[in-house]
Amino acid sequence: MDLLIKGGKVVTAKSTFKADVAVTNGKISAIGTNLKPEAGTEVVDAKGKLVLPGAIDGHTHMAMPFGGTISTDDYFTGTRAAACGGTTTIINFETQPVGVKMSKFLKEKLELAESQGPAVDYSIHMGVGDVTTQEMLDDMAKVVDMGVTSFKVFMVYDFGVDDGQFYATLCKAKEIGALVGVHAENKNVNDYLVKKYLSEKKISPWYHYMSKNEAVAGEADERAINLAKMAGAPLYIVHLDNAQGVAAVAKARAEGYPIFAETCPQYLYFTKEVYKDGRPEFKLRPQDFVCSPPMKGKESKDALWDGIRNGVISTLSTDHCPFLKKEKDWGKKTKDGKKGNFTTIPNGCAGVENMYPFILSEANKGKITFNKAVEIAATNQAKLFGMDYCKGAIEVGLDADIVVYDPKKRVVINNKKNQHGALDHTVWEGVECKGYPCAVFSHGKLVFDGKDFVGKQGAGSFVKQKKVHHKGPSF
Ligand code: DUC
Ligand code: ZN
Ligand code: ZN
Repeated sequence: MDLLIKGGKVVTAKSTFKADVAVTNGKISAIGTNLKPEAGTEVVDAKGKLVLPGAIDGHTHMAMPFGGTISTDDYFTGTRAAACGGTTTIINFETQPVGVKMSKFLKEKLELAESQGPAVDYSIHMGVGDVTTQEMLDDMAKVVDMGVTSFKVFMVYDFGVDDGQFYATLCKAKEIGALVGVHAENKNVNDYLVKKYLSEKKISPWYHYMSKNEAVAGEADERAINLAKMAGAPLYIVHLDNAQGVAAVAKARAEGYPIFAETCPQYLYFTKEVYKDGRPEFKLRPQDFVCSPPMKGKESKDALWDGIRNGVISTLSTDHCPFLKKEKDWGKKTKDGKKGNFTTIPNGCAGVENMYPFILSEANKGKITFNKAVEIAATNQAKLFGMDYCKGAIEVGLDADIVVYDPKKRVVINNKKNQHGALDHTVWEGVECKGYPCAVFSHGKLVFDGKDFVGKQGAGSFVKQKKVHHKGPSF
C-alpha cells in the first residue's frame, strides 16, 4: 500500500459513507474502516473532509486555433489548472480540418498532446469537420479503434454539418459504437441576425447574445433530438444553455430515447446581463464573457438547475477556451487594425480550474447534494464516454484520482494569487467558493497540495474510450 487516506467521508454518485481509502500502484486497492498502513505507506488524515473522485472535464479546448489566434492554455498549462481544481481528467476537442482524414488528424493531435506534457490524464473528442464523402465517414471506425468513441458535430460555423451530414454521422456512430455530441444553434438564423445587426451598426458584445439567443439555440436542440430519433442513435447535447432545450431533452428522455445533455458552470452562474455590463467591480468587460453559446436569461438558468436536480442534465463540463484580454479587445480593433465588432472577438472563457470547486460549493450551500455534484462532474462523464473501466468513482480497481475536499475552506477566486492556468484574467474572478480541494491525487500521486501545483509535466497519459452503445436515457 502506497497511500492511505484515513478517516474521511467518501462521496459517490449514490451514497456517502465513512471509510479509509488505500492506494497501491496508482489504483484504489481497498475501501474500508480501520485500514492499517504498511511500512512506508504515506497516510493522509482526512478527518472532517470529503473524499471524492477527481472530476472529468468532458469539454475543453486546449491549444485550439480560433479567430486568428490559439487558445491560451495548452495540454500542460490547462491540465495544471485542472489538477489544482480537482479535475484529474480532461476530454479535449480536436476538430478535423476539411480534407484531412480524422484518423490521420487524431494521430497528429495525440503527438501534439504528448509533446506538450499533460499534467493529468486526457482523452479526446473528435470534432467532425468533413464528412462530405463516404470515405471520410467510414474513417470514423478507425478513430474508434484508436480509442476515441466520441464525436462532435457543429450545426453552426462554416465547417459545421448540414442536417443530412449530421444524420449520416449519427447513423455511422450507432453502427460503430460511438456517441455523437452536438453544438446546437440554428446557423441560418444566426447568420441572418449577425448580418442584420452589423448593417444596423449594432456591434457591441450584447449582439453576440442577441444573434445567438434562446430561440436560436432551442430550435436547434429540438431539431438535433429529432435527427437522433430518426437515426435511432444516441445523442449528447453539449453546453445546453436554454429552457426550451431542457424541456426538449426532458421530453425525449421521458419517451425512452438515449438523449443526454451537458451544461457548464457559466450558464448556471452568469446571465446575459454580462454582455451589457461585464463585471466592472473585477475589471471584467462584456467582451471577456463572449463564448459560444452565450449566457442566456434567468429563466434558462433556473431551468438548467432544475434539469440538474431532476436528472434531465447528465453532465457538467466547462467549454474551457481561454483568450487573452488583448485578444478579447479585437471586438474594438481587430488584429489587423480594422474596426472590430462582436464577431471579431475570439469565443471562449476559462473555467477548467473552477468547475469542481464551483459545483461542490453549490452543494455545500445546499443547492444540490454532494452525490449529485459527483455524479454530473465525474461518474456520468466516465460512463457516457466509455471510461468507467478506470475513471469516475471511488471504487476498488479504478485509478486513484482522488480529491480530498475541505468543506470549511473558503477560497475567493483571484487570478493572480490562486489560479494555475496561463490566462491573464478569469470571468470567475471574485467568486467565493464555500469549501475547496485541499489535496488532489492523480494515480495516487499528489498534484495539488491545497495551494500549489506539485505534479509533473508529462505525468498524464491518453485515456482510451471504450465503445459505447447507449440504448436508453439511463446507464
Ligand atoms: N465555443 C467557444 O466558446 N469556444 C470554442 C468553440 C465553441 O464552440
Ligand atoms: Zn460548442
Ligand atoms: Zn466547446
